[in-house]
Amino acid sequence: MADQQHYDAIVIGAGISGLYQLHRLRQLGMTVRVLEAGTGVGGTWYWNRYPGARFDSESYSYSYSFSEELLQEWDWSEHFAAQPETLRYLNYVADKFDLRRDIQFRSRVSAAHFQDTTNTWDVTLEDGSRFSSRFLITAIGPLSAPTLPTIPGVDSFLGASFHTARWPHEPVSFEGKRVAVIGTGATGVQTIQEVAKTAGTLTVFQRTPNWCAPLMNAKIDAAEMAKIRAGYPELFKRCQETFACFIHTVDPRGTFEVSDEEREATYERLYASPGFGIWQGNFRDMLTDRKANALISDFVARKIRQRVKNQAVAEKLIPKNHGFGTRRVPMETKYYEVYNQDNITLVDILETPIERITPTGIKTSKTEYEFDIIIFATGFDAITGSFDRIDIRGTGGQRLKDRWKSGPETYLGVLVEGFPNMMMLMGPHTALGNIPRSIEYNVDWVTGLVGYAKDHGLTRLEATEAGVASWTDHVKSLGVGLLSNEVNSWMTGINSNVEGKQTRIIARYSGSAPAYRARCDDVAANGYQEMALS
Ligand code: NA7
Repeated sequence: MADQQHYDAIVIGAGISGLYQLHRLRQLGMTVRVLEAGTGVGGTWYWNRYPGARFDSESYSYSYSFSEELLQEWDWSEHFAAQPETLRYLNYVADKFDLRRDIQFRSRVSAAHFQDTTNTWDVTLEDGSRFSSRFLITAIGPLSAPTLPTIPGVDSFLGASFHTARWPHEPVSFEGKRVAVIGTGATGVQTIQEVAKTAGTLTVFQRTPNWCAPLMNAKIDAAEMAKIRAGYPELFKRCQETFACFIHTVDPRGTFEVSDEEREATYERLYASPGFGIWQGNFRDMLTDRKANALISDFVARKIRQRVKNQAVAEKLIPKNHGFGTRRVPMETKYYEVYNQDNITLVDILETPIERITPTGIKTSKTEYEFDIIIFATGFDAITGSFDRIDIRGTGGQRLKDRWKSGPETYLGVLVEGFPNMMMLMGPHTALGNIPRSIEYNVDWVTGLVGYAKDHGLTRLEATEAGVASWTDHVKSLGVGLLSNEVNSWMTGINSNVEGKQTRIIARYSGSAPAYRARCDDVAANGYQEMALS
């Protein structure tokens, strides 16, 4: 069609994966268009501007590693950088590699349909503009489709209200204001501890408490940054060796292989250490052995009781329906101490459910609260949600959403049979972990595949039915025995606010990142023989 622009590849999304994918495809000499819904680059770090948003992974382990020059140029100011700094970093990357000229902002993709006759994708934006491309690469993120609670009256509130992932670009003042936060996941915890510093009153509506652990953030001065920089090769090597690409390595010992004193000392050391160590560097059986999990849960419960003065409030903050680490552990800085402030109220909405949101506030079964601001930290339609929001259709017009009705099925977490020439970055059933590390691998692998097609004059790359069946079975078998798969969370595909997302699924690859890479490397080394290429 005359009004349709054609590219070798279309990448949806200009976050960490989309930016790097653009850079890599350019090196193959391809024409690429990145279509991005926002007005700037950054993805997660563009959208999530809520107060207190910051890394829970060490800043330097989160950097791109592909450019030595970039590593030499960029200084991190904190061990766990706040969102504005990360967004500055990603803008710096976009400028340094001159990426913007191939990115089209304010461009939300509404549909992508495969054309059997030409082996191309037709891509349509919400405003009706149309594109076509040989390859379609989704860089849409596993946590990018925010969901509001399905509480009656949610649209009726007349004060200011925000979902954390749709935070305004202008500053929001809480000074003297009556603020409500709904949701106590990783986002809610970061928001609450920040808002509590200035709000007149803060009321937290908690449904499920989470096991949180101290972040132990600290500034990085010039001397320390120089040391970190000198250690980059070692650091990235280490991230390639660990289970989930974090700098923390699983303790090879079993919980019951050490004495009670040694175990307690290990827990204390991890609790006092920065970052995810207590989650990612704990005893090897913490997430598979119920008794081991009960011990660490009991340890963290004791910490909560010590830190929260009012013991009735402390009990409400201690999770009762899941063990430590079986959901994503929110990292905190004086989160529990917030509940010692006189102007903070914790409302357990399992005890007193929210009946409705009113024009002036929130009404529970017991009390009618008035607020100036309501913050929805209610999370995302995770992993498959961002795919569901685009009308993606493969061969014969089949919809991806229908294909995945009972849960995602993929080949290596990257391809789906019936959807030729579509490659997913950070899609379902791929290794997530420390995201940029996983992204760099994912992008390099996809670039290898696309480069192979280019070199061999191939126009159609497709996973086979057998390949998808065997990868899906493999991913499911890896999930057996993991306590986290017995718990409702975004990691098991649950979102109480989305129809059809009430049954737990295996949404993530839960094997080790090195095993994942070994498998993908093999496929490439064997000339992608497991795939249908033509
Ligand atoms: P999460 O972890 O999915 O947390 C969402 C929170 O919102 C959680 O506490 C939910 O309670 C709560 N929620 C959701 N819907 C409702 C309704 N209808 N009523 C009351 N409370 C509700 O999302 P986050 O944004 O915190 O974090 C997502 C990931 O982003 C995080 O793990 C990091 O990796 C980055 P529930 O637990 O469902 O009872």
